[in-house]
Amino acid sequence: MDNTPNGEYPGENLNDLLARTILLLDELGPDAASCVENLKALEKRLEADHFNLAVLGQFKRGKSTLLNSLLGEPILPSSVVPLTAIPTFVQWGPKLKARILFEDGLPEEEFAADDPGSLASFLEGFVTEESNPENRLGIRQAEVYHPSPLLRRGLILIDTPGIGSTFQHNTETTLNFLPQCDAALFLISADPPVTEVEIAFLREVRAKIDHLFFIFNKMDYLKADDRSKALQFFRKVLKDQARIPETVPVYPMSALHALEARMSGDRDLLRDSGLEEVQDHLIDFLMNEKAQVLQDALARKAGDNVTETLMQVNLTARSLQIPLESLEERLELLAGKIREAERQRRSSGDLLTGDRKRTLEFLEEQAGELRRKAQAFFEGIVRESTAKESGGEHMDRAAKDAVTTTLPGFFERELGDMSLEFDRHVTRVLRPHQERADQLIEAVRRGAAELFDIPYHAPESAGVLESSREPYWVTHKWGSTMNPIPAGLFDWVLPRGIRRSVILKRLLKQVEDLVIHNVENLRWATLQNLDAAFRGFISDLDRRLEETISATHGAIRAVVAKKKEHSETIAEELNRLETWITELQEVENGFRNFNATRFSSKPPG
Ligand SMILES: Nc1nc2c(ncn2[C@@H]2O[C@H](COP(=O)(O)OP(=O)(O)O)[C@@H](O)[C@H]2O)c(=O)[nH]1
Ligand SMILES: [Mg+2]
Repeated sequence: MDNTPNGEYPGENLNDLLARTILLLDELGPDAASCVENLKALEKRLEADHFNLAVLGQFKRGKSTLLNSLLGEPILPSSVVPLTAIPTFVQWGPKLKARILFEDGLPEEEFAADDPGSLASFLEGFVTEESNPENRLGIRQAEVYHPSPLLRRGLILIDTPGIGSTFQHNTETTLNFLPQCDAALFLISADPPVTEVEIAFLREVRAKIDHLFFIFNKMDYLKADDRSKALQFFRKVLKDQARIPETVPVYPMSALHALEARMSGDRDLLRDSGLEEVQDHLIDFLMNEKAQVLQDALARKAGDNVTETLMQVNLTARSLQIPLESLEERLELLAGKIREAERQRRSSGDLLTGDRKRTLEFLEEQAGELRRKAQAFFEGIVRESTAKESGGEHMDRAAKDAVTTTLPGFFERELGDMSLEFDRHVTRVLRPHQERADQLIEAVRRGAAELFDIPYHAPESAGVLESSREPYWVTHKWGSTMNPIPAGLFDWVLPRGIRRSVILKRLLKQVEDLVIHNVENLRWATLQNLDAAFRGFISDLDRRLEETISATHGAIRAVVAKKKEHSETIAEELNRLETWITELQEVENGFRNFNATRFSSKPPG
């Protein structure tokens, strides 16, 4: 190995460094087994990294055409047929392939295509409004696998249902879907001019996504002189009406020309289309930035793991040098520190139980509030929609229609707000526990280092890495069907006014049932997430504490046993350990000095 003196391998990427460390630790045997496991998990996390980029905009702005231009061929259906009702996830695959996933666990459909044309027609059969009106086929999402080098590094492009459509519900769902995306491209064009619906949507999107960029599409419609005027005007609209700061990039483009250029290989047309700017400055930069942040975090985690193993090896080596009697004394002192840590672990468990209980109470409060809010809202809807009806079937139908169309959107939005609120709440509640847990583990390690007089530095990072989440689409089926009981014979003998109020009362009772049912669904889903968060936290803490105890107390106890049995091999063993220590220090330095920006093709900023 041609390592430089400070242990840095110029050009060694995180993948290689991880693989090398795992090989090294594997040789170390069972003592390093948990460290190897942790490093393998980090390796997987690095591999699975992807970047979700949602493409948003009103229908016919050119979303699908833009995606096709990025892929270099017409894969996604684009036509005058309005509205893709199903989100399509475009990701890397060695061969062209499409998959259709259904709701309700129906088996998926797969199609391996020989050419883009046949894939496009396959997709057309599922994702367009014409072939799948109101999503009668019950499709959850479509996936396209494409060998484009652009997707090679984990970029996932998401073609979303257009907004401002006949399905208001789609707009609401898009808003809930956004926080799980890393960035979004918002398409707009001069033809027709920006609409009120788009601006309203944009205002909401702004609040949900950090990295938002604009594409001013269909530039080919405008004469060269008019382009900068149109852009300036659009910027002003963005600023005045959606408070989008001027630093947010707007890329002028012609998706249609870009696609044509990529298919014909016309370089001039490609340059004029604006595609390259979007690709370079936006996708490359965003992806690199995200990948770098992740790699740096993973390198820190890996470094902490190696530090822990190094400490264990150091402790073992030191213990071998110390006379048995003194060793047993120190071991007893360390056991005292561990007992103290375990006592603290129990009392923090109690505190956590208390916090969990209070969080559940908070959830109940929120659910109660939502129930009242929903009740009032839908009561209003029923009263309003039936105001002009005097009774009978018309009245039932009017109320039923009004509730059915507004209910999914209402709860979709509430679900989004509630999960966001709870994520924040749980993070806030768990943070002090996290800090206490770190201190507790820290105390055991530091105690061992001091007692055995070995070098020690505290890990740099604490806390768990956020796992990589896939955006999910429509996971909830909201109960929104009312089944009004037909007016009974008794109703007809009642005077008109009374009849009306009897029906209204019945409708309101049904609405109440619907509200209770849906709020309960939402409460239940939140409760599950909450429990998973708390349980995950506790098991993580216990695992870390156990690992620390075995790396310290366990390692020294093993030496004591060894000394009692066969003291003749000790010098040999010590020699072997010294070699390990040197090698481990070297990879530890590799992780500590790792800096992802060195490997990126473009500097950030
Ligand atoms: N002139 C012109 N037409 C475009 C451009 N991009 C898309 N279109 C056309 O606009 C229509 C809608 O495009 P499509 O990609 O299906 O829009 P989507 O509904 O947002 O996915 C299609 O007829 C496209 O050919 C463009 O840059 N210039
Ligand atoms: Mg489309």
